[in-house]
Amino acid sequence: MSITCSPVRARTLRRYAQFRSGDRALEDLLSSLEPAPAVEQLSGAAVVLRRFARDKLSALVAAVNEITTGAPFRNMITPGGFRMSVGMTNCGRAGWVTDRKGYRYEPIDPITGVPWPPMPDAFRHLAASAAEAAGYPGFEPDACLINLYEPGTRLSLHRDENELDLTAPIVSVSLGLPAVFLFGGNSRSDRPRRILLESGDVVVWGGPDRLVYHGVAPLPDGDDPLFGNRRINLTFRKAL
Ligand code: MD3
Ligand code: FE
Repeated sequence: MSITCSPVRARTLRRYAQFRSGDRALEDLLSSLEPAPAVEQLSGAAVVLRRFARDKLSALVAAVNEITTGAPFRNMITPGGFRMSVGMTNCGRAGWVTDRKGYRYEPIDPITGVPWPPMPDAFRHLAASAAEAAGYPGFEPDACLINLYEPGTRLSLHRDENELDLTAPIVSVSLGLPAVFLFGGNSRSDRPRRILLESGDVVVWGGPDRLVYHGVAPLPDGDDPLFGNRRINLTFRKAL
């Protein structure tokens, strides 16, 4: 088992471990330390907040289950006629869809014929607090795309460019099985970096990185205590 720990915290803990035990003041100090979420800057305008959502995982499973009862996961068709291996649904005022006619946001779920389920307050608050922690205060998402990955599911390199307001950031919350995230550049041919995203990790990107190419490598099999052999990703956008 590995423990998430920033280098500074690891150094501090190693230094303290050399003290003799039984030092009351030292023990109080150690037990008061918070397991601060590590912040990893991917580039100037993209940040990974490791385990930012770790305390909210069970509430998030329950919310996803409720949403998918009203708006089930489906494998959408790309404009080129391919069926996506990622299962998708949405909540919020608009939902991202694709079919033979193209990629776009729709206020009505084309499968059920009724509006997408509302965005739960817990989703909205998580997205806004992550954006703020990453340096984007005042983020008000109106759309949340919910992606379902099962072993073998992948998402090929693409850019998120169907949103009207490209000055707003995007916030992504990873749940369940770990996945390798492909973080490319502004050109499709830039070789992507491979970044492991685990349950509770949150990624925020905007500004000059808002339109970088990105994707997800095929999901390996596994067993997550809350999500089983699945990975779910929430992406919060300002679409309208
Ligand atoms: C983009 N989803 O739904 S989000 C998508 O894990 C999508 O389901 C992926 O791409 C998923 O459109 C990835 C995470 C992410 C993280 C960092 C990025 C996307 C990024 C940095 C720059 C651009
Ligand atoms: Fe994307």
